[in-house]
Amino acid sequence: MIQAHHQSSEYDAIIVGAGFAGMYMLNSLKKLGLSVKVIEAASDVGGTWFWNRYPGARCDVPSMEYSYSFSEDLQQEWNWTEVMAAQPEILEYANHVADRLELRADIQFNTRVSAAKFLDGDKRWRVDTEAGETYICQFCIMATGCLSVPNTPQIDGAETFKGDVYHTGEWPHTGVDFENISVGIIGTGSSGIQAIPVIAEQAKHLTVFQRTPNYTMPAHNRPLTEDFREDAKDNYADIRQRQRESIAGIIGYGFGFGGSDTVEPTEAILETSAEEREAALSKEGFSAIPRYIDIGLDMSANELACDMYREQISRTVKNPQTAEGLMPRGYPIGCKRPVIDTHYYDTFNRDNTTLVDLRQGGIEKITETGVQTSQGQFDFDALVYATGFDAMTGALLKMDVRGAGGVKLSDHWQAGPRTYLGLQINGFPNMFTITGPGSPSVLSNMIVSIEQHVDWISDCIKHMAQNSLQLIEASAEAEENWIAHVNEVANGTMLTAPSCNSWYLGANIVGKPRIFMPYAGGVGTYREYCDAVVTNNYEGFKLSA
Ligand code: NA7
Repeated sequence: MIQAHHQSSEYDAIIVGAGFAGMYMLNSLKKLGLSVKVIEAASDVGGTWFWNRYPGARCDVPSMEYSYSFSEDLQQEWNWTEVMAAQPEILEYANHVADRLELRADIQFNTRVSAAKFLDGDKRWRVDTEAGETYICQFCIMATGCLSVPNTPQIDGAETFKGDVYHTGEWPHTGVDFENISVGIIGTGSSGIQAIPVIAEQAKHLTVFQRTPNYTMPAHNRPLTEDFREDAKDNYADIRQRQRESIAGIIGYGFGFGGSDTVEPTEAILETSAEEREAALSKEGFSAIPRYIDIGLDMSANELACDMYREQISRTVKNPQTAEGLMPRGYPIGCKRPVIDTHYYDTFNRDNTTLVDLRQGGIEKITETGVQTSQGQFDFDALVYATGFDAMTGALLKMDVRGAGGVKLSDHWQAGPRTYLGLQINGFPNMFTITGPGSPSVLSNMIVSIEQHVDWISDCIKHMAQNSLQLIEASAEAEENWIAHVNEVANGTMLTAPSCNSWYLGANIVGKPRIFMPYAGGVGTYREYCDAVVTNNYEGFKLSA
């Protein structure tokens, strides 16, 4: 065990954030015997699942796999009720973990970190909170989440709107009753696509403002049976191992590809005839599309899949003009974050739901009563922004983070995020970023990636203590090489197609550098890199006494 250092506001480690990353990091470092404090802006644990309480909020990774694997007791005792869990159940799980592992005593809630600065002389970090407290620590661990800074676009006149305004990523904890109210919603990413069917059922009328139609697949969500749960629990050792070795940290145990009952993709769409594609579509609808293995690899294969997709929209949505308005065009399937839905397209067959396809004329301004577009004015009582997040770098850059020599993180990242393995940044010794840019993070099951990073960081800190080492820092060369590799892996894929404007590329935030931020090489391969770095005596890191 490591000798803990803890004098009033001095800790071995400060962790920023008490979502799934911060909670597990806390548990791991406590087990090592370190003095640790977690600082969390929210009033309780859960991160993403604490804030995103909008109607329909749900995880799109099977619940048996979207859960911690580090504790056999935890994974055996918790009973998920659905294939893909809804937000309240995931938040309940986070609370259960916090109770079970007695984490809350070391978490300071309702506190936002404003700055983190490396003190060159002391070789310690100084962490400041908005409330004016200061903490000193050896290790500063950012568990600040990849999608934790909501993006509200600057639209002229926004402040003049007289009704209630909500953002999906900051939903009121008391819930919102939309009954007898007309609602306008801006945005059709995962959050909008999950919320729209549920709000449409509650509200008097729903107007959907869509800038870019998305490709979304049916979730096929359903309750889990006791038999299934027991079977998965019996096989957890194998399931977890396969998750860790997989591309996205998801194996779809028992459900097949994409959570549907279809099997792993094996067929090449380029080798199918029009009749075969028609037969697949008639039998399986949208779910026929993920069966093709080449649509992520070849643009002409992708275009065939897009044609099938649009055809299925025209079969699902009754009004031909609305169907046309919902059809994605001009960018490939697989360039943006995959979305899965429950009755999304059916919602546009309801009398109380109107689509405003902003490709036919964009938003000019927000008025006292609604949204004015070049197609006309649309009035409603309440406005919902489902406009996403300043992803991956937003939370880190919102704080004043300064490394050795007072170098600002915002300067180091001026042309886009630069890290070594998404774990560390050159010039920022002893600071770690859990699921930081340059790691698989948002391209994977976040919990698998979180556990891998937390285990790596804990082992590193243990290694340092055992060898009387005080500092670890990624070298400039290792960072340079890693970023080149991250780009090389993503280039030429659908993810970086010139027609793609995704938040992976920072394209949703005005002025953000267009850089592909996560690592697209898969969690299995990435883990091998990280393990090899350790085996090679922390290759690419400078360790010093
Ligand atoms: P996303 O996926 O970033 O979606 C945001 C949506 O908001 C998207 O449809 C945007 O259109 C739209 N948007 C953003 N700004 C505007 C303006 N100014 N006018 C009109 N429409 C706008 O965020 P989500 O919250 O849905 O999902 C984020 C992730 O959370 C998700 O991928 C999962 O990983 C969980 P655009 O496509 O940019 O044209």
